[in-house]
Amino acid sequence: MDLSSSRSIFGRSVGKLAPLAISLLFFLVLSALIPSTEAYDSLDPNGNITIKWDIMQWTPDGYVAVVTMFNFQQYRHIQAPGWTLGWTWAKKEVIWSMVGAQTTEQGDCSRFKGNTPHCCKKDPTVVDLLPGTPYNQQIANCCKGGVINSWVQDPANAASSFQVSVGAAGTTNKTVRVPKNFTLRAPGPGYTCGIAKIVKPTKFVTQDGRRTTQALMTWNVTCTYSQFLAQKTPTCCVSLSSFYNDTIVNCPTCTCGCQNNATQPGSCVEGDSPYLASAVNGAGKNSFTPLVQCTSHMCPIRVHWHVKLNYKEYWRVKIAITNFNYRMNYTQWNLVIQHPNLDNLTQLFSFNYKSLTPYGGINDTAMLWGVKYYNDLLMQAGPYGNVQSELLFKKDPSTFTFEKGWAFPRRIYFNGDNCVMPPPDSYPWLPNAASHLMSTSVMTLLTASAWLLIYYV
Ligand SMILES: *[C@@H]1O[C@H](CO)[C@@H](O)[C@H](O)[C@H]1NC(C)=O
Ligand SMILES: *[C@@H]1O[C@H](CO)[C@@H](O)[C@H](O)[C@H]1NC(C)=O
Ligand SMILES: *[C@@H]1O[C@H](CO)[C@@H](O)[C@H](O)[C@H]1NC(C)=O
Ligand SMILES: *[C@@H]1O[C@H](CO)[C@@H](O)[C@H](O)[C@H]1NC(C)=O
Ligand SMILES: *[C@@H]1O[C@H](CO)[C@@H](O)[C@H](O)[C@H]1NC(C)=O
Ligand SMILES: *[C@@H]1O[C@H](CO)[C@@H](O)[C@H](O)[C@H]1NC(C)=O
Ligand SMILES: *[C@@H]1O[C@H](CO)[C@@H](O)[C@H](O)[C@H]1NC(C)=O
Ligand SMILES: *[C@@H]1O[C@H](CO)[C@@H](O)[C@H](O)[C@H]1NC(C)=O
Ligand SMILES: CC(=O)N[C@H]1CO[C@H](CO)[C@@H](O)[C@@H]1O
Repeated sequence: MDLSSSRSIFGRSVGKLAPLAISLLFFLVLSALIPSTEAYDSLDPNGNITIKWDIMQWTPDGYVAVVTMFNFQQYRHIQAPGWTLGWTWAKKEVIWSMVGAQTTEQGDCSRFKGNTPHCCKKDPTVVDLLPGTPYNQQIANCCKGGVINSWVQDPANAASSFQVSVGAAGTTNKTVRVPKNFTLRAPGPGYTCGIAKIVKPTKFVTQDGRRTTQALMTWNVTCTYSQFLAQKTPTCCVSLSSFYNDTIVNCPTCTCGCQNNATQPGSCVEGDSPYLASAVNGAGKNSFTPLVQCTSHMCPIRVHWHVKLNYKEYWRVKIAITNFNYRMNYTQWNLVIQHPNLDNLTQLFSFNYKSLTPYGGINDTAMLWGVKYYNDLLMQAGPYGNVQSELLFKKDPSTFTFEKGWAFPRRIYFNGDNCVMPPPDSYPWLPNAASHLMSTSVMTLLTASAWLLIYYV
């Protein structure tokens, strides 16, 4: 691009829209700061994973405990390949056996004669068992390959448990020592765990509901997620279009990486390449590293927001999520959207919906996810690699406008990860006054052509 033309665009936008530019700049600076400065998620300030150890039984040289991880995060779930939990023993404890999980390494058990423990490491690393584990090796809430759903989406599957028999440990609540230095990877980095605290013993209600039993001793550990710690490159971007302007604002170029055949051949594959199948099944097949379709943004996930129709009292948005990753079926995907009109969402088609109120009262944030067995699976890249929905909003006359990009979302998360928005000064503009005179049929035509373009771009 030559300098003079870029200057003239800049000059025009500042001249016409100085207040807008300033507010958008403020917004841009703010949103650029958010991911790096906050240690917690402002849309889910109390979100955490709590790990609870319930000692169920003392043994001659230790205890048997049931360890349960509760995912108290509204929308961040743990997907395949699942969680990895680690800790450091306070003394010389060993793990005699486990049910519903296993350690990744046995370690050096040479000091034991006869019975050998399951794990003798000072800092064991535990993973879940896979689905299909024989029943006699299972306990409730185990064996899901480390997958844990989010609290809002599927509370019945928001926990994961295993049982551990610990030896060479204390055998009373006075002599037992709580493990230290808990670490949780889910599956990558991002979680920080606090210290284990002894809490009131958990009470369990028997199946008939007529009696409670209680743990002999309980401790809790709380782990919180920080996008900053996860240090991920973006994995998701947002593109925009509207009925009132035929510009389609694509995801920013190189949002998640750049096509670079020279330094990184095979960083992406063309959708129509004859080598697609061999690339998908080639090296890295089981690594969970994305293999993306070649696009200008190179993101595994794109969310498209199209302002589709304008009625007298309502307006309508179409959302499409496209998967460009050939190596990932996103099970139980979710989307978090922030837009001021979400407090008057009238109807939502073919997705589930829950309003999130991170700041108590202002429900401008909502979580969207797929309908079970219908579109809760976002398939790998290809003809089925997308899901879509439409949202119908009621206009609040005091705030509603199509001007200044108001109709576009303020923030979007896919599976808890921030989706990169295009720069606000590139948003499709409302043409001056012309739109009011535009007939419905022209609008529909524009809408249709915008969608055609989306699919063939
Ligand atoms: C963890 O989340 C639960 C459920 O939202 C909440 O009750 C608890 O206070 C949280 N714990 C911490 C340490 O934030
Ligand atoms: C330990 O057990 C005794 C009774 O056996 C109980 O009184 C005490 O509160 C327990 N202490 C802790 C920390 O659980
Ligand atoms: C805690 O765990 C981390 C990672 O496993 C390790 O780097 C660190 O040294 C451990 N700290 C202590 C005090 O054991
Ligand atoms: C410990 O964790 C359990 C499970 O999340 C929770 O019910 C209990 O309230 C927690 N206890 C404390 C003191 O945080
Ligand atoms: C990268 O390589 C692929 C396949 O080898 C090719 O289709 C694509 O056009 C190349 N991209 C660039 C930017 O050279
Ligand atoms: C995604 O699911 C489809 C259908 O269940 C399956 O054929 C495909 O292999 C899966 N892809 C991946 C990457 O797991
Ligand atoms: C937003 O909150 C208000 C009051 O708290 C409630 O009446 C309204 O139904 C909520 N809107 C949505 C879309 O959940
Ligand atoms: C559509 O929006 C773009 C900004 O993205 C603007 O440059 C263009 O002038 C707008 N089109 C019309 C017809 O106003
Ligand atoms: C037009 C309309 O119904 N506006 C409502 C949108 O929601 C807010 C908060 O719930 C109400 O105050 C408005 O009256």
